Amino acid sequence: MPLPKTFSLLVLGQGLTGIDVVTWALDAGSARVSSITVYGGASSEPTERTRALESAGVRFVYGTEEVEGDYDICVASPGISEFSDFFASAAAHAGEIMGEPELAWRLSRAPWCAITGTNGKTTTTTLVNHLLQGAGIESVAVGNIGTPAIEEAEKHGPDAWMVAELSSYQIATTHELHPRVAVLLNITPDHLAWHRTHENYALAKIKLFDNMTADDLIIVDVEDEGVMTYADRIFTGGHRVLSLGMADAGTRDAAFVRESRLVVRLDGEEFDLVHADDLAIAGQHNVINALAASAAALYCGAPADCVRAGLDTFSPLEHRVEPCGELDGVRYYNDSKATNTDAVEKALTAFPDDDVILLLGGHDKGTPLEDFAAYVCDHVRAVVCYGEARARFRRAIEDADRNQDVDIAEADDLRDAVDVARSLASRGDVVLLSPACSSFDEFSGFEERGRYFKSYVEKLRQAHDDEE
Ligand code: UMA
Repeated sequence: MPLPKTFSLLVLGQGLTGIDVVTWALDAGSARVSSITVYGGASSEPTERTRALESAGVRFVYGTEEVEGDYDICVASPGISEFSDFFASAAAHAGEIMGEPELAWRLSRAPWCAITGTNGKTTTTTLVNHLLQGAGIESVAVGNIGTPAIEEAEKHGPDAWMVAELSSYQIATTHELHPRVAVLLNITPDHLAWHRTHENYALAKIKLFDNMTADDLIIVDVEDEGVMTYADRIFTGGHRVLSLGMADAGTRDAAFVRESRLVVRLDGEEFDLVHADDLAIAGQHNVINALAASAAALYCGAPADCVRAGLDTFSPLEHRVEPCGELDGVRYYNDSKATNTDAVEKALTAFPDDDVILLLGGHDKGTPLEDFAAYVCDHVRAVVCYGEARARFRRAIEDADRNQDVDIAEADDLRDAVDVARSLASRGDVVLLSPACSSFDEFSGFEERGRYFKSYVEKLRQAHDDEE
């Protein structure tokens, strides 16, 4: 359904998404958007920004989730669950309700490459964008990565690519969004509060393929159990699916590793890309991310040589197994983005031959730890449990460490945890902050936590250098 020529707009939420949608609507002008109303949510209050927008004619309603009035189109921010009373109240007062990527899609002339999955989305999105730009193809990375798609939607023509990282929240509230290429990396339990059930969460991810046809390309990790549980919905007659995985699935469209080299096969034609060891992003999960991104970029028209060159020059993103220096012969890595246990397991695959001292803890999300603790015990030499979650993590690791060969220590906060890790580490070891928790007991988010970790390691390094 095309957008009406002129419409009244209701926006839910006044964060990044809400404000960007309002900015777009103001730019579009009153001939397009006849009125703009924003409901900020139950705990919303006026801010400097909203006051400025009010002076520009936008109506803000603060501190309530009960919507009044009638609107043609409602755009809901992704943080607002489609199962919430707020969403229901808005839906009852709007002709159509959608998420911001849906609005951006309807406005955009450029084709979309959409990337989703529980983990690895941001790296893969950034890499696709890097590969396309390296090939001289106009592209922009948008979505959950931090720039709402609406900001870029009307800036690009049909020769450019919108490379969109889409969260399950964002996909759940789409209707017509039709990517030309879509990637699903993995599905593990997450975001239950928003989706209510794991099934809803998984189905929201798979919804990305709803409007895709055999002329488009769907890239899915066929070795991921969480994805393959829904294989019957993915491998339908109307879809062209590329089998992504470490092993060659033998299909006409596949991306895999052969004799340690990354290979993509598109419609039967093979592209031998690079040696897995030449990737600067470490870990098996990053091999998968690189395969997915390469397949997507080749499909979007990037020549194989440019993809090879782009893979060579791509370096780790901040807070994702990011190397942050060496102290006393010990290498330190910041993986603050790992706020769930699955992400920690993936990070550990980056160090198959190293003795790892793992920093675990922060704000406890209460997820089950039994299997995770067993995995950790098999892959690390020591664990330092810190912050609010420390007692529960310590107990879980102790219970799992049947052979008692893991050093288990506790620390009050992150700084203390680094000090303890340093005292446990020997030359050649790796200290990895991959905490499996959110950071809110100590920091405003994973970014602040990661930067604090890096700056503290740097401070220790300088103090050490000064002593010598
Ligand atoms: N609000 C409510 N009720 C709620 C939730 C939010 O009223 O239950 C209101 C808040 O009061 C606030 C606004 O909504 O006014 C905030 O909106 P939001 O939570 O949707 O956040 P934005 O600032 O718009 O940022 C969103 C994404 N945030 C979420 O999905 C929670 C950002 O992803 C994304 O970068 C941005 O849009 C641009 O697309 C962040 C994220 O945490 C990184 N994503 C999750 C993840 O990666 O795990 C999915």
